[in-house]
Amino acid sequence: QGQLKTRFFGRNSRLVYVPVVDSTNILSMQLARQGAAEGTVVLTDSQTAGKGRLGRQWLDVQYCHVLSSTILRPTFSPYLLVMIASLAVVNAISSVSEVVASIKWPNDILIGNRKVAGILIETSHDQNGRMLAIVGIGVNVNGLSDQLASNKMTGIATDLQRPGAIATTLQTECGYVVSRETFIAHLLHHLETLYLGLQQEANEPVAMVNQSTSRLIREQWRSQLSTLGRHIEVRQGNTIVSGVAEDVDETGGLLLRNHSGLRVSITWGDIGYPTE
Ligand code: BT5
Repeated sequence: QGQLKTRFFGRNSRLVYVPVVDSTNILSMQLARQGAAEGTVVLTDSQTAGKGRLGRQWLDVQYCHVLSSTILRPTFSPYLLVMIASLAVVNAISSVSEVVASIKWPNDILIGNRKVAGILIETSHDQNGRMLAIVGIGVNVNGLSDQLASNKMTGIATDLQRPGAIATTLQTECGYVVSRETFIAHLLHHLETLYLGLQQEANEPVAMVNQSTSRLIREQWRSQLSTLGRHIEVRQGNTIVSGVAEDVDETGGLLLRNHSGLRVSITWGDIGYPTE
């Protein structure tokens, strides 16, 4: 609490800490359905069923990570959520270290070609039909990457070794231990600033809307993407689409130029870089 730089996020009763939980996203969704305030943040030291996308697991070594979920009720388009969450992580890493992180489409935060953080956004609606969003962020802050790969990650060690899925930690990359409290304070500050900007824009009278906030966020997000300009393979279930990642569209979808010269729009999947 002492280090928080936010106005709302994680303040007073908006901070829920549980030493161990199945998944902070699951607990947050329950709390949100019970009416928890916007900006409520659930934090834990370890998850027993941490969730990745598409039914995958998110693994941790106790006390080493920032494992957080923030309850939001956005009135703007949900595609912007993964953008602000990604930017908040990249900015928080810059705030606590000299390390430069980048975004691998759609939801990975990388240092070099190693994954340091992942984002899982889950949306739903409350009884009044308003959008409810849980922004789950897992950051490998401390510990060393080989610890991460050998500890309880053993079960998916092969998964972590597939190209593009190599894990790292902030400590491994910057060479010193980073306070998780300090990291959370920066993360929530960046997330809140970006979120409140978008909420304000969404609530402006129609005549005044010039969408400069969302445009700026899209541009910032695009400029941090390490995926563009590269030859990629997108795995979508059992299908693989390959080509050059040329650009992103308005809503963050990836625009791929395939081998026949056609432009394909990609809205989901996992990216691999076949030439590396
Ligand atoms: C993600 O999924 O990257 C989203 C991860 C979100 C985790 C947070 S923690 C707080 C909140 N509560 C939750 O329950 N979840 C959120 P995806 O893109 O599907 O990546 C999952 C894949 O990343 C796995 O299949 C592994 O290959 C790899 N992986 C698992 N744990 C990792 C770790 N700690 N660091 C790096 N890679 C990991």
